[in-house]
Amino acid sequence: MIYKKGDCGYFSTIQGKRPKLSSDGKVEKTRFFRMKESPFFLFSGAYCKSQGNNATIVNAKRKRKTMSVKEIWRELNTDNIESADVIIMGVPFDENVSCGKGAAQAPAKMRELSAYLPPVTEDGKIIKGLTVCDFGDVEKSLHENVPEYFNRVCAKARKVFDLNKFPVFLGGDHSVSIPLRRAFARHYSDKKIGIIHFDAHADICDVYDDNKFSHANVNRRSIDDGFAPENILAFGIRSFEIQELEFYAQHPESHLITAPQLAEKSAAHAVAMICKIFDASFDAIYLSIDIDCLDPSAAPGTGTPEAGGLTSRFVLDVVKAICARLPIRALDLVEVSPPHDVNDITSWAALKIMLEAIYYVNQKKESHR
Ligand SMILES: [Mn+2]
Repeated sequence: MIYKKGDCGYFSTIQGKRPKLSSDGKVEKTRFFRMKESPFFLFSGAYCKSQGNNATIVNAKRKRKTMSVKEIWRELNTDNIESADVIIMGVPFDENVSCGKGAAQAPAKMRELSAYLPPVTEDGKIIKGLTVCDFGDVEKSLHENVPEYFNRVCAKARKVFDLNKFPVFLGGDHSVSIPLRRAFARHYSDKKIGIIHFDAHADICDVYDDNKFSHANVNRRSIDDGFAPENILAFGIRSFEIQELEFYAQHPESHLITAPQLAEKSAAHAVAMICKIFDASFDAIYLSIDIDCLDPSAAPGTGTPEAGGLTSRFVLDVVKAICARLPIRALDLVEVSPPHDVNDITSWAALKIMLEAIYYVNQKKESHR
């Protein structure tokens, strides 16, 4: 088939093989079919990174997805896993939400937008010498149940941790944090570990909707998986189930900083509160950012929006400071739901938080070299 200029077409490939179609639709080695006028192409069976007219399949198992012909992660992107500073892994799963689905679409949306994200911090610092390698997604197969899938996510995450890079996990609903943090706890089993959990919700229910692995059980399952309650901080919280209040009453050692407590506080004050909990005795901290920590006005694209949230300015300032000061060893960004979003505000917010976080984590690494 010959594609005309501006056409949007589908074409399938054999898994793992490079597409071999030239811009006029003829088969040609190492050239890649590009739409001349549309910034997107639809591709059946493969998720691709493109560079010029060449393309590399990132994840051949992906079903029909849209993406930009621009490079994902732009100047930060590398295929060289050895030299990469950051590993990105998508966990496109949203079966464990209580109401609004859609978070499974977030990794694809964030990759798509990343092609427009310059490698410059919000303070105008050019991000040099920092590279990102995209591992693609761990997708749930139709034949797997949730525990089986989570075991696979955990196994894959352990491989990522073994690379000793900074992992960024893109959810998915917050339940994907359960296997990711389990992998973290196992990787750092001989170290003092903690969790900083940005969220509107405490996520510390034991059972929710007859489910022990829902997105409301994340912190409770992390305790089962080896994190001590006194080493978990829930930050920005403004919504509780009654059982969660009971948990906090029984576990006064567990840390909770609510959104109302932060309302009149500066970011510097919040950072001081966090650093008092996570002192120099900690070896490795898992940073988990549920985008609904932000006020719905700043992050409308999420399944369970909660009024009275944090501003994006405040969250960025706190994240930057803790990434610069604390031993943050992994980051997840969850609950971005593109179908609920307005003008991709929420995906953009998550990308901005991610970019600042990886910059400040890497700066710290550089200064230790
Ligand atoms: Mn959450």
